[in-house]
This record gives sequence, structure tokens and C-alpha cells, in this order.
Amino acid sequence: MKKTVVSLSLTAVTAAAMLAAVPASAVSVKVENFQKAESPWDMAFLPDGTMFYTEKCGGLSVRTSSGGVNKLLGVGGSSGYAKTKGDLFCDGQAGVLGVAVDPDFSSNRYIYLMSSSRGDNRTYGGYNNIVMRMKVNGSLSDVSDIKEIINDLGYKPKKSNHPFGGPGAHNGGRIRFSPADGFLYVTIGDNHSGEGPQHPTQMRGKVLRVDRDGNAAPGNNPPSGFDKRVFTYGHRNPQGITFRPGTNEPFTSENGPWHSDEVTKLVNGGNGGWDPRDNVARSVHAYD
Ligand SMILES: [Ca+2]
Repeated sequence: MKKTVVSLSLTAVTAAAMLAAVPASAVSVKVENFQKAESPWDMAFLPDGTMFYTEKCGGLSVRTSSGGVNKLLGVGGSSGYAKTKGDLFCDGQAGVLGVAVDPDFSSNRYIYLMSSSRGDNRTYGGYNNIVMRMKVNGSLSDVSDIKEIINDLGYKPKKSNHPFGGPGAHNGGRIRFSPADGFLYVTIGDNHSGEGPQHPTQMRGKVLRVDRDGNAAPGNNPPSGFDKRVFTYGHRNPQGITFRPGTNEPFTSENGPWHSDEVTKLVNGGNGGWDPRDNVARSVHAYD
């Protein structure tokens, strides 16, 4: 296994700044480069150290506990993957995003993948973000039984008059199983849509909570008229979600529009407050 002390990385520069403030003997920094990757976006581990990971414009791969890498599922036109799926693609912030391992992986071999997808059947101008479930074979070399358990997440199909206003913006994209309830939490950004985050059925600016088939978790409590998969709404672009040890409460992180970045404790049925209709601060909640 190759181990390298990196001297010209941001991490090392930051560490050097830290070292200036503390005794030299107090901090030792070693960065291990174990795998070259292009725009790596997410990772999920098995107990033995096996790591599934995504590359935004590549696909899903796995680094086995022995250090080998198998490329499993690639975007359309990619090479070297055991399988490709022609509708998967990348553009701007969009592409192959979150990956999660089923809590019962040892028995069902399921993993989950969120990606941007395009095609005639897609509902946001020919695009969606989707969540797939698939089965990994015993040798970690291939996937099968690919099923789209969520196929209607929002997508930004065209350029708009926003800063960084290209297509494919604000996809959220993190997917995580709660250790408390066993359900899959899916974050989807606002896609630069003004009405999406407060909209009852557009899958934009939301955190969904679903079972392994993509059905709404029975305990979800969104407002009347909302899609029952919605756990919380009124988000901008939540790209981080995790669960507090001890209480297992879900927390998200999301960036605001140059300000008002936030870490949010999710309350079942709650409104995160983001409401950029008209793209100006006319709503009391606009920058919440
Ligand atoms: Ca908020």
C-alpha cells in the first residue's frame, strides 16, 4: 500500500498553519493516497473496510479490503465498468452523487446510488435525479437487479439568470440510512427553482425518508397535501446529512447564497425555511 506524505496539498498547508500555533511535537500529519479518482463525490464502507465510492462523471466503483479497485456501474459512454447505464451523465454540479450501503447488506447485498439521469421519460425537461438500488455480487466485481426506487427528483434542465446559473445546479445528492429507524434519507436541492422548496409535490429542496423500495416511511408527517415521502422541506441545497451519536437525530448541512450557511436539525414534517420565490428576499423566510 502506497503511503505518501503530501507537502503541497491544501490539507498540508492548513496543517502547516496549525503547526505554527502549537508545539511541533503535538501534531503529525500523514496523508495516504490510496486511490486516484476524478471528482470523487461520496463513499460508503462495509465493516471490513471495503469502500464503495462515486466519481461524478464516471460512476460507481469499489475498493476492496485487499486494495484492488473494481469499477461497477458507469455513466453512458464510460469505459472500464462492469456495466454502464446510458441515461446516467454529468453536467456542472450534476452527475453520479451519493452512495449508501443497506443496513442488511450482509444478507441482501443491496447498495444504493443517486445520480442525474436524462431521457424521454424524465419529467424535468427531459431530466431527473434518481435513486437506484442494486445488488453487488459476492466478488464485488459486478452489480445486478438495478431498480430505480426514486425516479422523480428534480433537476435544473436549462441555464438561468443566477450566479453560477448553469444547468444541473443544486442536486443535494447525499443518501444515508438512519441507524435509528433503518430508513433511507435522501437530500435533493432546489435546482435553482423558486417555488420548489415550499412546493408540496415537486421533489426539490426536500429531504425524503423512504424504505428500501422507495416508498414513504410510514411515520413521515409532512403537511397536508405534501408527497408522503417528504420528511422535511424548505431546503436550499443540503449536501450533507448525518445522525447524531446517542440520539440518532438527523442533521443536514447546506450552503446559503453567500451567507446564512446552516446546519439544521431535522424535525419530522418541518420546514427548513428556504423560500426563494421571485429569487428576491420578499418572503420572510427567503434566507432562512
Ligand atoms: Ca433553513
